[in-house]
This record gives sequence, structure tokens and C-alpha cells, in this order.
Amino acid sequence: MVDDSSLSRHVVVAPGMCSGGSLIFGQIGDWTWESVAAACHTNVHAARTSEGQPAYLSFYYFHVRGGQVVHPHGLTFGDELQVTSRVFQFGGQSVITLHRLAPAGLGLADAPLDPAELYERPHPDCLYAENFNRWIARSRPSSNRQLSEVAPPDFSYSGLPRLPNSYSPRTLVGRARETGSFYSAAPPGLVAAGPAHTSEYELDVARDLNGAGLVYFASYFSIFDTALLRVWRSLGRGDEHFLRRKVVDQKVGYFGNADPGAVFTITVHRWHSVAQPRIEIADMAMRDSGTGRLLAVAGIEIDGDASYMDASP
Ligand code: YXS
Repeated sequence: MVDDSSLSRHVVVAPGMCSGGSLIFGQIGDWTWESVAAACHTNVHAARTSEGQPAYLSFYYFHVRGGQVVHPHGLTFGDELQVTSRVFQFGGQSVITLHRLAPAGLGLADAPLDPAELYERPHPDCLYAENFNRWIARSRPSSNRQLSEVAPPDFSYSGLPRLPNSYSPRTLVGRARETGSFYSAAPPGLVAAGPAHTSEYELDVARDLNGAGLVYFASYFSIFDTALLRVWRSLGRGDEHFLRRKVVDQKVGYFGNADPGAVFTITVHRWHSVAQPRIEIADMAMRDSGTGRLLAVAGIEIDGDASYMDASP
């Protein structure tokens, strides 16, 4: 630990951490749990409510900003990273964790991560992640449909630094939840690209559930990517382009979980930049097909290859 709220680690990227899918997000999430456990002196991995029920430090909002060198799908085996993480208090039942994944060769100092760096002056080579986690427990033991906010009694957050209010993601996430989009107003400089696409996804119990029987937070990334890949294929874009995509910015808001047997309806709107056609945004909402309940919202900004971005309507 660098100080009471900060950790730094040297990481050699291994096969379980990198792909064109969601492995890197799962890895960052594990670092969040480890960081919170260390900074809050709480057994995050086996937490219990005061009634003795399992409590989970659930992901409510996951934001990643890709850099020129380190970006989510650009890592490969043997890459060396310096990962710096810092935990901030965010009320009595939630917490914000910030991470910087820097190329080890940059030799950045092992100092506590200043939130102004992530929100205002990011290093152009680094990947930054912002995790907003809320403690939850099941309201009914056998169902994921009704989760409620409950922190374990030993969750100790008062010693953590506070995130300046101006950086709080609450308003952004609240608006995404209200409107079903991170882009309720047209993003500046972007225009709608083609019609909306809607597809269905059947929850895959062989891939999507975690060891606690919840839909794994990283699976939401792959479920949204499955919907996006279908759209790209419908536009004639090859799978190799999809695997090469450079994610500049990705936001996921988690508003509900689901039980085995669930079917999701995913709507995808696309936007592209007028000035830079290679910049494209996918604006996605995932709803329970049976009830229409909003479960998650994602916004992905991709810096693509102009040759195939241009070709698509
Ligand atoms: O007071 P704030 O500003 O925080 O705002 C409140 C509400 O006002 C607002 N809100 C809404 N805003 C707009 N439109 C709405 N329809 C709406 N409804 C509520 O949202 C803030 C929170 O509302 P609140 O306090 O009533 O709670 P809730 O009903 O949203 O319940 C909270 C959760 C966390 C139980 C619920 O959002 C939820 O189930 N989220 C899904 C969590 C989840 O499944 N995460 C991903 C996978 S599980 C996980 O992470 C694992 C442990 S693991 O790592 O293994 O994958």
C-alpha cells in the first residue's frame, strides 16, 4: 500500500487478463475489491449483513477511459503495467475506486492517485477506470430480482478521502437510469448513424453468472458487446475489425440483476462524429424482455478504422 487508501502493483499481463472480450474488466473489478478490502479493513470477499446474509460489493457504475498505449482490448501477454488504485468514501453504503493502468516503462511515481488526474488531465498513454460500488444483499434468498442496499456492519469508510463533489458520477448515472441512455442529449459534434437496432439475448448460465449466482458485472460488458457485434456484422463489418476496436471511453450503469431463464432486449443507437468519422458511439440499453425493467445502460466510444467506419451508413 502507498498510503491508507492507495495501492500500487506491478503487473505482468497474463492470459486471464486480456482479450477482445471482458477479461480486463473482470480483472479491474478484482483489483477494486482488493483495494476496498485493504483500505476499509473489511472482508469484502466474504461479507455478511448484520442478519448473517451474504452482502456483495456490487458494481453500480463502471467507467473506463482508454489511452493511446493502454486501452481495454489492446493488451497482450507479457505487457507490463504499473497499476495504481485509490479508494474514496461515497456515503455509508457505497465507495468509489479509481485505477490508473500505466505502461511500466513510463516510470510514473508510486504516489496516491490524484482524482484531478483522472477527471481533468489524464496521461494520454494510460487507461483509467472509475468504479462506483454499492453494498447489496438479496431481499429474497433465492432471487436476484430484488436486491437491496445493505452494508456489512464492519464496513469502515470514515478514514477514506472524499471524492470532490464536482467529480461525483451520481448525476450522470441518475440521468442514464432515468432516460435509458448516457447520451440523452445528442453528444456534441455527433450525428445519429442509421436506425436503432434491437436484439434479444438469453442469459447464458454457462458464462454469465458469478460464483455467488448473480449475473457477473463483467458479463454485462460481454452481453452489450454481443449486441454490438451483431450490429457491426449487419453493417458488413468483419469480426477482425471488432477485435481490433479501440475503446476510448466506456460507461456501464447497473440498475438490476436477473435470474436464470431471463431474456434481455438490447437496443443499440449509434452516433458518429462529423469531424472525425472514425469516432463512433454505441448507446445501449438492456431491459428484461418479460417486464421491460431497465437493467443496465452502456455507452461505448470507439476510435475505429476510418476505412470501415466510413463505409457504414
Ligand atoms: O439518491 P441517489 O442520487 O443515489 O439516487 C437514487 C434514486 O433516486 C435513483 N433512482 C432512479 N433514478 C432514475 N430513474 C429511476 N427509475 C430511478 N430509480 C431509482 O437511483 C439511486 C438509487 O436508488 P435506490 O437507492 O432506490 O436504490 P435502487 O432501487 O436502485 O437499488 C440499488 C441496487 C444497487 C440494489 C439496484 O440498483 C441494483 O440492483 N443494481 C444492480 C447491481 C448489480 O447487479 N450489479 C452488477 C453485478 S453484481 C456484482 O457486482 C457482483 C457482486 S460481482 O462483482 O461478482 O459481479
